[in-house]
Amino acid sequence: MTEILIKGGRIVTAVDDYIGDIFVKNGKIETIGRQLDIPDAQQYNASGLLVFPGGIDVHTHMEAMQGIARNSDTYATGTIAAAFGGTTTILDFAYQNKGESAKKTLDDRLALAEPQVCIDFGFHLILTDVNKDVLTELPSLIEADGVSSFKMFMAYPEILMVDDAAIFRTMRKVGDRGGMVNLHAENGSVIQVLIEEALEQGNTSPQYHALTRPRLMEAEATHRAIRLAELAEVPVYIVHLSAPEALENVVEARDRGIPAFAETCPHYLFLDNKEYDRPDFEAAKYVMTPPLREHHCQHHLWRGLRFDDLQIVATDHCPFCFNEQPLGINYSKQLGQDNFAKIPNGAPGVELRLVLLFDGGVRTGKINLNRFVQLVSTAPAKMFGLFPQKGTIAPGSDADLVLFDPDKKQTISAKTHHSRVDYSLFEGREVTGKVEKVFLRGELIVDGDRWLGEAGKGKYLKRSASGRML
Ligand code: DUC
Ligand code: ZN
Ligand code: ZN
Repeated sequence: MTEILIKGGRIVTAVDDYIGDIFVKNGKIETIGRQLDIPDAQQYNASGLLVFPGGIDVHTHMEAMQGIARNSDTYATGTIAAAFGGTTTILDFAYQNKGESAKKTLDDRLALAEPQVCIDFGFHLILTDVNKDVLTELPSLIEADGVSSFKMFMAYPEILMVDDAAIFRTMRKVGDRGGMVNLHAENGSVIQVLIEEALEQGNTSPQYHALTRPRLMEAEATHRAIRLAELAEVPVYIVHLSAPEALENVVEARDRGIPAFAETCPHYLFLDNKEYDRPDFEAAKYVMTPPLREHHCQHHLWRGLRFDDLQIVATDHCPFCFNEQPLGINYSKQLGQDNFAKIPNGAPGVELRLVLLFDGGVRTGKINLNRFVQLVSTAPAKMFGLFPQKGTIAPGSDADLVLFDPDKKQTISAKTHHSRVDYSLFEGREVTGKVEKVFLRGELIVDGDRWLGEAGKGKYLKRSASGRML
């Protein structure tokens, strides 16, 4: 494998910030220093650029199904999009079908993803059917297969939702073996009542998606999830936190020393529920769960990020096209034309996480550069058992590196993004900052607008313990 030397960049990790050279050998960072001279190495000039560890997005849905709906990104298209956005590792989901063994769930997903994936990857296992046999399997999934996080839904009754007993049993099984439970925290039963009431009154438009998923029901489930985890003595991770009332529960638990963690997503930081006022069916583009909240909620989320009440920014990339064509109705929001409850829940974003957070977080002074790196790379690696192989720039770590121009402006558009989806939540937004080059284990996979990576080159990552950080 070629040796490379990245010269004169401003190297930024979660704790460091200095100008230096990085020498990479066999896909790993070998040496970091000043004015390194390695004549045989392929050289890249990084002066004027920031050098970050590759982004780690711990919440994506590629090629998944939601009832009859299908995500529009395949593992190939979705990971190319991720790479263009400076993300070199994703943690995606393996969904258990009811009655299926956990090992089969994992093996099937791996077989689907492995030939296509262009960046490194791992899985959280989604449990929908927690029975004795499945519980017995979990220790070996952690120890032999490197899956140390298990997601369950407290929402979507009859489809994905599991009850408190299932959550508690899973927590007890995985807790002392290095496992963590991730929860979609919303009170699904109450939300179902609100959905039925809205539909009975003839309220079928996308706006009612938001009106039937109140912040209080996110808070209620977050509180319940944390208390169950406290009793089971296991770390717990709340996905896609959007409501200040839910965040209060995380803060309260963390102040008591409970290992409760949470992520939020760029759409909750930069968008609000005014998007649901869009005419016609346009509001369906913003139907994700939890829904976008009132504008003032953003302030609480930024505060949470700043004070480490929220540990990670992940995308919850879950793309569906707006239009029926060319992929077909099952890939499209149009499934819910007559009934908001049938609009596939989810939105694209895997390509935008770094640039949005840099532009709207670092440049505005809401977070500093070190915290930025921590939120998009280092904390995800530590939280999910990938550190120090991933998540930092240090001798011995994988040479997943992003060269980032902090001054270049770009305008976000579905016309130029790489995700296989026909709209962007951020269409027309001008941002400052651009990913210029991306290296995956020392190989240049993105060079400006050129794609140099290859399907199947992404490696499956067996992870160690999750949630062992306070
Ligand atoms: N939850 C997710 O995490 N992603 C898509 C839809 C949902 O409800
Ligand atoms: Zn969810
Ligand atoms: Zn999700």
